[in-house]
Amino acid sequence: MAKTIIISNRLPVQLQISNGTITAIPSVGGLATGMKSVHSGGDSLWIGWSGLTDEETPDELESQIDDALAEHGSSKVKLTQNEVDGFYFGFSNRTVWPLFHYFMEYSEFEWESWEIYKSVNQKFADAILEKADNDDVIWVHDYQLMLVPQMVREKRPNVSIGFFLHIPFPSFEIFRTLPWRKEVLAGLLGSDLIGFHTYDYERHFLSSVRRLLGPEVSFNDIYLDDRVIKVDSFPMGIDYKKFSEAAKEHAQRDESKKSELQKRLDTHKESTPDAKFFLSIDRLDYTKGIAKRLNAFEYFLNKYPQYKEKVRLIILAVPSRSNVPQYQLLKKEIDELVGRINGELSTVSWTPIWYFYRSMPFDNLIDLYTTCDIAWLTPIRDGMNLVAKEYIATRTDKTGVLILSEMAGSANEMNESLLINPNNFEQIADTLDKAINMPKEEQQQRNTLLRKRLERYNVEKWANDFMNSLLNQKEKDRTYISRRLSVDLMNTVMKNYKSANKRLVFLDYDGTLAGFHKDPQMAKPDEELYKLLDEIAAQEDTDMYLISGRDKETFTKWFMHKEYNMIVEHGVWISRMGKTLECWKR
Ligand code: ADQ
Repeated sequence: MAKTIIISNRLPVQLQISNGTITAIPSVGGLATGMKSVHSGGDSLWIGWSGLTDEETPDELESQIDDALAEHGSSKVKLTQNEVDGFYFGFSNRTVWPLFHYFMEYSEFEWESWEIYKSVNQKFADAILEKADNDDVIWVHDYQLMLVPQMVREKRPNVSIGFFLHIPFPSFEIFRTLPWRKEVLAGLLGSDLIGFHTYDYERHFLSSVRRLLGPEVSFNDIYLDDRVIKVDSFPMGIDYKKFSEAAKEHAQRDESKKSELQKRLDTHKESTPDAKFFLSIDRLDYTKGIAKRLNAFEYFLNKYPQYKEKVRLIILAVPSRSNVPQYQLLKKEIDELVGRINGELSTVSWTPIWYFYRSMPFDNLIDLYTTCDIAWLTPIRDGMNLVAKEYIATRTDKTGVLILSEMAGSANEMNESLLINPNNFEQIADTLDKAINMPKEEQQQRNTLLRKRLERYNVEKWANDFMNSLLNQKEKDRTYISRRLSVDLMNTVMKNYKSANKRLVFLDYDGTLAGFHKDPQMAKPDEELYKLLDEIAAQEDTDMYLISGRDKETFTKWFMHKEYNMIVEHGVWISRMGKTLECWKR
């Protein structure tokens, strides 16, 4: 039975080693949830890195780890610390991540990390090849594994491969600066289906493929050798029900069940009932525009001083990639900015910014989403941004205002939010003012539409749409697409032809044996063609037929004397060895 194999850098489980025992805890992230409908039952396998390097894994625990992962339908790719450094912290996060988010000045082009990226991609491909059968369906995730599709395709030409990029695909002018741009495109083109969050990313990708590799591209189909690759957009959704139900449950909690954080938030709300809470939640990443947001907040308070002591910005930043120098610098910059702004503006009863640098449990995220009046997300560039969607899903009474950067992929689907350019402080300050004063009815009108859309296009629908499209693509490729004669295919045809005991050869005339001509009578056979046909017809155990829609008179004049077999007038007249077949004489 055909399997589904999912591949991502990290597995959807976290391993914990304590006192020599291994526990695998399923992750609760968006991807893991979205893939539930795809990754369930015994016919699917998830391949990825476990999060523990070889150096961190005692040999005697290897088989225990394998067993623990197998219980979650997962299988590990082993990586050394050096590989994680070069492949993940190196090429993925110091080259691809900044470049694809238009931070060209942060992109490092280092030969060594590229080499490690290639070899680790090969490790992932080998792990797939070890488990994959020809009729399996393989779904590769994200920018860490862009070479995997072609590496698998080379060894398993008939397998179905889909690839989804979770980050933006940049414009050609940016992408072309990558020294290994052709290799990356060739890697991706091993897929049957390549998915992006938005139409813009899809368009950028097609343009790079056209300009750098030059294959035929028609709408969103790429014709490469003997394959057709489909490129399409699949905007990722969230587990709407999970967020919406959690928010409902929180709303019904009595005092004793509330979290400490919720109690603190309630106390502040009660002491200043008119005060508005702004919320931003992101991984601490330069693409998320956290420093810009802090500066814009200061700008806003100077432009609208009446809101001093009336608003509070809660910033939750999740530690991320702290081994990469850019992230260390960013952390320092943000710490300093928060310190400076709070230092300058705080009063005895008011701290303008509450800054949390940590990961929070789901329960606390819901507390923040449901308590804060305004979510303010200002990525400078973001593939999608799920936080925007999560905020709206938790607003079960439909109040709340979402201010969202137009540079986030989600802005395409969230037009009812207040869209801003994260670089335009004037616009941001005015939008914050508008959000503070937005009547409840308007908030509800906007959020009703947003919520309906998020409920319908949830993460499960996203995963199913992608899988269905991948399966259809394979079917289409098998059924309708004429194969281009690649060298490999030609060699196979020649080999089989030579070794066949008996051969039946049909040769089309116009456009095959002779070129198309304005006057069809001019497309006469010449001596070279007669010679070729004589040679084929004379081969032992070979039946050769000329086929054509042309009239029988022309073909009789041209070929009857040669006694070739012919099927003419679209099959209405057939002749064999110079004689009209009896059954066709009537
Ligand atoms: P990310 O850059 O990680 O993902 P995002 O889409 O916003 O960005 O997802 C973050 C997730 O982490 C959310 O589900 C959120 O709830 C959770 N989270 C954030 N802060 C947290 C905290 N302090 N504690 C716990 N959880 C927290 C990449 C791309 C995005 C794209 C996604 C999915 O960069 O553009 O939307 O993949 O494709």
